[in-house]
Amino acid sequence: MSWIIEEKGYKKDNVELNGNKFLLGNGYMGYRGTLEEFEKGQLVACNLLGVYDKVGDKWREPVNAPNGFYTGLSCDQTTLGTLNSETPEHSQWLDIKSGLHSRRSVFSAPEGNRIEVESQRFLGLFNVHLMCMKYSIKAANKCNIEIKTGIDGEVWDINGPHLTQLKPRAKGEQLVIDAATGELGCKVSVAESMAFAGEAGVEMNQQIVAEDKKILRKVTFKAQPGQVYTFFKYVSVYTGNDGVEDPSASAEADCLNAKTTGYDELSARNTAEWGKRWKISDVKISGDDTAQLALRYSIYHLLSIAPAHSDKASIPARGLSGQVYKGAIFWDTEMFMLPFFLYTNPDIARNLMRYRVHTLDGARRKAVEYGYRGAYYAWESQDTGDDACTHFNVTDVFTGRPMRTYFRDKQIHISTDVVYGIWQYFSMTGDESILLEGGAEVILECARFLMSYAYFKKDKNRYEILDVTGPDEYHERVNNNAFTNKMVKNTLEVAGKTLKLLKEKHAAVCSELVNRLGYEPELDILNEMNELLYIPQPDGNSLVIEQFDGYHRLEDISLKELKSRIIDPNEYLGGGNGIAATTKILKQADTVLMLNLFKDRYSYEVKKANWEYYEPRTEHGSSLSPCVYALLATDIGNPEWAYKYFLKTATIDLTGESKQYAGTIYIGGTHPAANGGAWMAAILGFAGVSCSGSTGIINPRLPAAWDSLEFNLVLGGQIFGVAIDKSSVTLHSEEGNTADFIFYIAGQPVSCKPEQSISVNYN
Ligand code: IFM
Repeated sequence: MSWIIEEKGYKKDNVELNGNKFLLGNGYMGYRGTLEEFEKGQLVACNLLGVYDKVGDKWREPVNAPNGFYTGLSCDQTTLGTLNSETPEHSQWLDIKSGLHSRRSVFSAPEGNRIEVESQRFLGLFNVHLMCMKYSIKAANKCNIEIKTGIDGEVWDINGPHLTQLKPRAKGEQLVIDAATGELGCKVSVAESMAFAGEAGVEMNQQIVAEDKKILRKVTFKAQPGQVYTFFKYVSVYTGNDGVEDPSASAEADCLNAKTTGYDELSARNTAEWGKRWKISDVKISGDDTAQLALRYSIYHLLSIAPAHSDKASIPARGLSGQVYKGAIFWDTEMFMLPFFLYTNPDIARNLMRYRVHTLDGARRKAVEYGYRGAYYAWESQDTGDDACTHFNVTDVFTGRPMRTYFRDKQIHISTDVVYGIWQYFSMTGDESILLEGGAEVILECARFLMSYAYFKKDKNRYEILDVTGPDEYHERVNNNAFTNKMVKNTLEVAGKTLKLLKEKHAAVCSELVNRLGYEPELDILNEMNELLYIPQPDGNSLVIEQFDGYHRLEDISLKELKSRIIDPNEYLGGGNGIAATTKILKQADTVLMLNLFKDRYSYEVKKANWEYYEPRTEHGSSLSPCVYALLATDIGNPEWAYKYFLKTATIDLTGESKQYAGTIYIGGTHPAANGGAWMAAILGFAGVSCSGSTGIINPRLPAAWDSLEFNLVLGGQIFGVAIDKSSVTLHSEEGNTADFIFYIAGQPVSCKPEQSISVNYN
């Protein structure tokens, strides 16, 4: 089965989409799938995780490093490349097994000559600072070739320029660009070394040239017909966030080392690292090649952007594909990506949750800003945890005016999502250190925020959560959003469990924390609010849970009717003036998400009634939505309904079929939440996996198209292989496992002994 994503033929209109589709990443940086001759106009970007900058009053966003792969080519004084030349043959492909990007192009050159170019590149997984490239040229006829390759400091920015004091320089054979961000003066250094493959007897002239913000080496030579000329580029990126004394010196040393090691050896090491990741994370589907490739591709993206090297940054909503959404971390990480890491790489899951601990003070500042106590996490969180989301986050396509949106002020569920994530991590791994090293404090502070946000409605003797925006952002400032209220209750319960656990097992830590936070007076409110919080219930007849107070009084139109009212394809449908706001049409799964998260607390009938009610009313205006419908559909025993949504989720970055604009704001890029959603739909949905700490549950309901599904789970620190076919589940306790583990397969308890396999029929 193929691991290759390929596009044949050069299509100018796909340049932007291909930048996302062929993205390379290593958690430290993402390099867009652009071609070597491209510049900022073609949206080349080497996007850095966790390095942010703000220019004037523009949006703060992540920084793109100078492009160390830039390579221009000419033949007999004519510039060649997809942008300038006839390109009779072209293909670009990504080997997702090894994280290798390749291209092959044939350009028409003067005097009927044909020049063939091949390149391959990768970003280091074993050394996240390193980027390596191999580039070959072959001419059909004798000609003069000129290569200009080096570092391009003219980077693509949406709200830049972010790099100031750009200093291109040559040091020996190395090229370097040092720069610093304008706001914080964070250093960004890129160093490049190059080596030819050593063609015997070829006379090459080299000269260093500075052009605009590029520092390049110009290499000229006479090419002989049919001879292949190959060079290698070793690029290293360091920033002031990396904890090194001198980022520039580190980058120089790093790429010199790489040059000494050589491309083939480095590439082999990298492939081996990818192999280690895939060994645990791969999912094999037999019987359905489309689903197989799409799911693997989704997993590839998650593996490429996972910050394995740091717990100070988390995964932005558009991964490392650029500056869209301000490179900010949303609830997407906890609710849509975290499960993949929890079940396959708990260390990375821990890093993601530690990021929320590091940004607690930012959340406290936001709570104070809005007049509350505790921790109100940023809707769009960057390095400090302060909110990057603005009060005017969308622009009206008709008037060009900024629209007042309430994502920042009213999506209070973000604090509940953070708590949900931390507790998920703790429950699955039993790793108390997450709580002891700040996680408990986050939980208590989030609960405190919610206590200060809630209203006590005296005449109904209940707490209510008023004036919020739920996941369905088309309906802003609503009361008692079922999802939010339920998540608030969960937060209060988790706060109670955390305090109990600390009291029982870490009494001194508990009293220190309660004293330091002045939490004693909150404890009674915590209990009372937990008991008296209003949670919207299923209607006695229809069983439908009203998404928020008054939802049923909205105009009940079909999606088709809503779409017929759209005047501009990019108009924003929600908020004050949006055409969806006065209707029952939802942007994304809201109540259905709640039912999925708390599926054990609702009956089959309630889940089915709500899926059927909300599904035709959901526009899926967010890429987070389809996977939730897939998940609940599998839970209510309808894998065929689920399959359609699974495919929509899993193929989003392959087809590029997603919204590219919200109003006039560009929102293109990769979709890691959907990638995580695809994995969830397959493993938590079709395989029916869940875990309650010491036991694993598997309730398979494969779609008809799938003959079998194979994957691994990391549970309680041990690895288990799972193979599901139409009638049986085979579990294998992997080598190195030392303890029995209990699984429930379609309700039957099975003890899986270390290093043994066991098969169970499930229907
Ligand atoms: O977090 C999401 C939100 O739910 C819908 N709009 C896009 C955000 C980032 O993916």
